[in-house]
Amino acid sequence: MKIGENEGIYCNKFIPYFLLVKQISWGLRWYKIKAIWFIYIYMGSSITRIWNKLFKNQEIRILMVGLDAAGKTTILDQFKLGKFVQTIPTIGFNVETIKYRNISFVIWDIGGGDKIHLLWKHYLENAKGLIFVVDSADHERIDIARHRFLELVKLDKSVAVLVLANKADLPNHMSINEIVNRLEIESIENKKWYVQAACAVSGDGLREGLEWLSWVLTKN
Ligand SMILES: Nc1nc2c(ncn2[C@@H]2O[C@H](COP(=O)(O)OP(=O)(O)OP(=O)(O)O)[C@@H](O)[C@H]2O)c(=O)[nH]1
Ligand SMILES: [Mg+2]
Repeated sequence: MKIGENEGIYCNKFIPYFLLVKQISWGLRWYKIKAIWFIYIYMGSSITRIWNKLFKNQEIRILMVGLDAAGKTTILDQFKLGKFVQTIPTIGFNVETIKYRNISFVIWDIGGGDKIHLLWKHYLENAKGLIFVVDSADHERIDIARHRFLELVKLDKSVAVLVLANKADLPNHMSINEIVNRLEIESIENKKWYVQAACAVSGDGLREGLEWLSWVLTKN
């Protein structure tokens, strides 16, 4: 065997191992860089998402309907001004932007009069949530309310329905269970729903209703 061959064998073995170790260490470094980039980008996007959730102002369109005199406009005034205002029946609609936490609720209050309710469905487009106001002391018209409610919910593509059982200050008001049964709310499919007792004169229950809407509409 020639000396050169031995050296060669030695060298041939040594160089690849050395290079291999070098390559592995470069590879690891490369992966480290990739990992750091990945963490940086992933964390960056998570932080942006959290930041947006906490601080970015979102605009959400809400449709508010219900029979005439259920208290919709009184509720809208409470949301906007924080006080009771005497109303007149709504011919057409009222619209107000209510800021709640980091959400701007654009609330469309549509009159509930006999002919106006036929227009409700035309306001459904782009609405992310529905507020249905029911006069919980109006035993006589609760069946009409159910009929209109279920008819609209069928057409409605929004994610959430908040039922405000208004006029809870009146002595003969129905309980929440009764409202759920009489409006057949449990028959609603593919939507989140919530029934909140409220009094638009004092403002009781309204904040809780908005709280639920903001929770359910922003949690995804
Ligand atoms: N006692 C009592 N009265 C209320 C309450 N909310 C509204 N009202 C009264 O009910 C009446 C009708 O209220 P509105 O807010 O005008 O009803 P609406 O649903 O906007 O009616 P339309 O515009 O005709 O569709 C007014 O006299 C209100 O003061 C409530 O919680 N308790
Ligand atoms: Mg009104």
